[in-house]
Amino acid sequence: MSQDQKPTTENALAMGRRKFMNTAALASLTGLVACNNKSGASASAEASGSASAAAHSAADVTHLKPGELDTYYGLWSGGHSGDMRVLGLPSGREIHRIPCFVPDALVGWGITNESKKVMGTRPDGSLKYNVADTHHTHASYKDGNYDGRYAWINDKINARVARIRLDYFICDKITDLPNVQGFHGIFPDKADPVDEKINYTTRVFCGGEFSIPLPNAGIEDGSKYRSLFTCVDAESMEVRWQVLIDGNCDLVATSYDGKLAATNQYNTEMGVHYEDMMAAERDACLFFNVARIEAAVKAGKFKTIGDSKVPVVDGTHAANSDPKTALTAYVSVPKNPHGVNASPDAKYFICAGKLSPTATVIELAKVLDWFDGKLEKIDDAIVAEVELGLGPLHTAFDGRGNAYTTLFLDSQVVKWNVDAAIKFHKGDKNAKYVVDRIDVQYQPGHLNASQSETRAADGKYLAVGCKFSKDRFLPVGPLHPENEQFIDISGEKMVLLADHPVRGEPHDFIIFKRDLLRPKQVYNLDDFPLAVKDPKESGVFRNGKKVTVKLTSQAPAFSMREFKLKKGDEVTLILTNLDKIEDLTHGIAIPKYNVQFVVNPLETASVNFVADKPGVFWLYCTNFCHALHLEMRTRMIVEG
Ligand code: RUQ
Ligand code: CUA
Ligand code: CA
Repeated sequence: MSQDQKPTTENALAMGRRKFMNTAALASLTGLVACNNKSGASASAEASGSASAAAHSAADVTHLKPGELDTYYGLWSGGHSGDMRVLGLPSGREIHRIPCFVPDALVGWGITNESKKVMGTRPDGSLKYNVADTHHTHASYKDGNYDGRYAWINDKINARVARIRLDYFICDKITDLPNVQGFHGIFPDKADPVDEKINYTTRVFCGGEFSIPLPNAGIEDGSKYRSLFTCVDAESMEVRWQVLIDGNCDLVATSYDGKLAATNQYNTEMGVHYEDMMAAERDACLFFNVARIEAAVKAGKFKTIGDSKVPVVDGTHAANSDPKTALTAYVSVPKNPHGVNASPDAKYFICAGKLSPTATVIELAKVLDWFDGKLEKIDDAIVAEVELGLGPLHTAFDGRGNAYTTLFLDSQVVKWNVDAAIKFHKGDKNAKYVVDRIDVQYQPGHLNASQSETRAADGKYLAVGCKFSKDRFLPVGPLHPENEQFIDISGEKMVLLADHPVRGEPHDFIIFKRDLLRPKQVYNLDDFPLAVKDPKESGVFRNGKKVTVKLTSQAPAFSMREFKLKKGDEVTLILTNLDKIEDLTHGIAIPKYNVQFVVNPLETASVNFVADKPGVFWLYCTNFCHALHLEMRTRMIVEG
């Protein structure tokens, strides 16, 4: 579509009126979103005439022939459904959902004892939480590229981080962050700042967005609230340390050498109402010196907060004015910035302005110089601050020196050249840094390019998470899907390829080459302590009221045709699927007992229930497995 679209070059844009937005401008922000409906729709209608040529070739790329496989994986945050979604790209087909924080009826997540143990339970055995709000997802690195071990995803509501094993595509651990509310950004490190041999992820950094009293007591005076930046161990998933900061955290980025992590801050004012949070013209990008923080923890220079035993070091302004000993550095960025992203050449972090029409480029070598006492003012690490358009949020990269930033209010993606922006900032007013713009439908939040935040950024595809879909899909009542748009970025101009509806609310995602993963299709029997390894081990094992039922499945039968219980028995039912063929999953449901879960090849799962209802109950296989799937049943006879 962009071929005939007049490229609005930076220099042609009358940016004067687009100076920093003030409170009045923000007040009309919701209005802007609503009114944009019309103008956005008509703009796309105009463009659609010229889109046919591009759309034709587009269909070739995104429409895979039957049986053809996608060339990229996409890991998509599932939003309020608390899961991670797996997409194949460029087709945009959703292949899988990995339940993490919220129960999932398909697989029995939140039903089986094994999943409940990961999710966390209350003393009465019920789930600790069954709501979540996932935003950000990132995967583990080695040598600056994804290594296929893990991905992580956050729950903003309850301040939890989940780890996904990328061999089995399952969530295996969930960690609560102590003394954090509104856990937003997340990013794994890419190397160790001290040990050069560790060129892979060992830490996951988590940004606490909302400030609260520490420890949390009912204090109204917001000036007493603070936020924490948290480091979680990638292997043990234990919380290693936290940093007490001024202002708040939002998104998180990490450097390729492992030395720096950073978070953008929109509330340096530490306001409790939105107008307070946008009082200042500039906020910050806050850098963390990882090696120094860990040295301080080792030296015992920390405190703890409330019941938590996690070491908390002091990263506030007051404690970090001397660069030679500072743990943190606050780089000034305009205004309520959103998003901080690391360029694939490992040189820069880029913060988008959100309430300022700018992006700020920070050179990491200069930040390190400041920590070494070689740069006088930390703000001299800023090498560009250029205007892009209204409401810049997130930035992706193509590995050819270009950045792609979403403009929420303009409903656009702007492609800009980082080196040209730096030249422009230095005073070369002929440096044309804006390369292209494309309208998107509508109001984009996150975007990401294939392999974007790795050293192997390949500049082929860009996905854009549009927060509003309005007229792009068949109407389905008041709740619209979001529109994930897929854009070809291999050429000079961006070309819109496809719209994909997604259930709210994905926020963030990553896209990477399929050969970086080696998924397994069959479990290892020995990985399950409760495994019933032979059908002959099946049976009902009674110890007073406590009863263990051991069962195996092999298509088209369970290992016991019937079994008897007494009313009031406290039952643990263990099911091992002894079928070891790829794709041969069984399920088991118990009518009236609120039980259903699946067991994949050589998987074992268990449930607890009290046999409080006498009668005959047909336990049946819920997952189509065989021509005799309907006949695959067993009788549970509960004697009154
Ligand atoms: S940040 S609103 Cu992903 Cu744009 Cu959460
Ligand atoms: Cu086993 Cu269906
Ligand atoms: Ca602010």
